[in-house]
Amino acid sequence: MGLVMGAFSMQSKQVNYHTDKVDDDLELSVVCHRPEGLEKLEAQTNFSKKELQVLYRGFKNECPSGVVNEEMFKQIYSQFFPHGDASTYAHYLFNAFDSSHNGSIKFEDFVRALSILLRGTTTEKLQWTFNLYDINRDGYINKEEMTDIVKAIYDMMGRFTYPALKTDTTKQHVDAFFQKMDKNRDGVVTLDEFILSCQEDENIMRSLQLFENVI
Ligand SMILES: [Ca+2]
Ligand SMILES: [Ca+2]
Repeated sequence: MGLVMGAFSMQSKQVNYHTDKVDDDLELSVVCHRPEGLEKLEAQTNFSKKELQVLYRGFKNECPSGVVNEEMFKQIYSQFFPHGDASTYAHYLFNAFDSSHNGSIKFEDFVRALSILLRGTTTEKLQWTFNLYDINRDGYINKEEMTDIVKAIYDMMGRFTYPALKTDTTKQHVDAFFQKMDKNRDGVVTLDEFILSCQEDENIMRSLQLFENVI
């Protein structure tokens, strides 16, 4: 199942770009939005102060104002998928990153998500992914949400990666997902069902571990 992987592809790329600037000092003077104290973020995440400084520099380079709105996020994210239309998937990802649900991603939001995706426990990573798929945030993944996510991933990959998609491929993918995940057959997938099903799946477990050593 490639769905979980989709959630992680961007973060790894975001992190890579300024790993060569470890020795740079953190400059807070020119940004509009000042991040919370690094000590606080260090306590709240699995990053060291040094790593947070590197991440902050990369974040500030990409968005000097200190916050990312959805349009900017889509533009940045779409660069990684030149052959497809990543805008819908980027919309869902943006909402998952925007943990305070105020329409913008601050450095703190970015770093907390990254900390979970790169260094969190398996349960934390799966919970984050569940929240990404639970589009209306009612605590369940229903078939409509899963269909929207699968379509968005197909759109993002583009026809070069998924040639000659049949119209029923999305439905098959969603049906297979529910066949595996909806343990009690009530038509929705709960967080417990999601975590249990993912932990039974070696491929998903491997994909969750892939990025742990990126930074
Ligand atoms: Ca839902
Ligand atoms: Ca269920």
